[in-house]
Amino acid sequence: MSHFLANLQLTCALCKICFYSCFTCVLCRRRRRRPKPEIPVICVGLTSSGKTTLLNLLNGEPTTDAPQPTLGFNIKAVEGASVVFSVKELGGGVAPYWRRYYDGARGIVFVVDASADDAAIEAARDTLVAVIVDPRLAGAPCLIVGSFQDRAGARPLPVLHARMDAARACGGGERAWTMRVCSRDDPSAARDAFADFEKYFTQSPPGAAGEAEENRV
Ligand SMILES: Nc1nc2c(ncn2[C@@H]2O[C@H](COP(=O)(O)OP(=O)(O)OP(=O)(O)O)[C@@H](O)[C@H]2O)c(=O)[nH]1
Ligand SMILES: [Mg+2]
Repeated sequence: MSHFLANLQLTCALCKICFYSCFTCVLCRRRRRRPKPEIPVICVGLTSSGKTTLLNLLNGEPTTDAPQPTLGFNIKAVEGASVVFSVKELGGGVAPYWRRYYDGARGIVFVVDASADDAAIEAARDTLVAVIVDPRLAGAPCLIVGSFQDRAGARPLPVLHARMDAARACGGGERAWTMRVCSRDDPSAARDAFADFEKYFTQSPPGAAGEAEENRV
């Protein structure tokens, strides 16, 4: 009888050890989940094109109050499905100094006010061209966001695409790029734009040149 009890106790002890090991193993695996890789990108565009507002929108912050113009730069993290973009917004007011901040950038987010007049859209296009020709940004995928879609007269995607001459502005097939439109009251459009952009950093080969297939107009 005492032999039987001793065996029973031993069996119980072994079961407890097994259960505890499995439990801690599951916990450890959860804790060991790898952090998402960080992708540094710059966010540029003319003054008041909506850069800060876009980043606030992506972070669930209020977008109805007018933000202060960005004097210098402003860094925000934008979490994607499998990467975290570390977005450095460079204020339009310091455009002559933007190039000081290009080092290490792996992507470009260019914001353009889609409701602006033709001359301003052309100025935005020229600004984009001047940015992407910098050798430090060679091959960096580009996301163009046409903001202010809530304004009457804002150009929809195909019109903005044509007016910006986006394919040529982005290097005529030498660079992976995509264009999206959104407004400050449309967080899902902003998230979709970044999800589209993220593909260039997660698919292989990374940054296949050209515009995202689904955005061709
Ligand atoms: N109606 C409307 N207003 C917007 C939108 N996006 C931005 N704004 C407004 O436009 C103004 C300028 O927006 P910002 O986000 O500060 O522009 P920015 O590009 O960061 O400007 P800088 O930092 O000076 O280069 C603010 O008053 C915003 O509230 C939009 O989609 N719709
Ligand atoms: Mg700003």
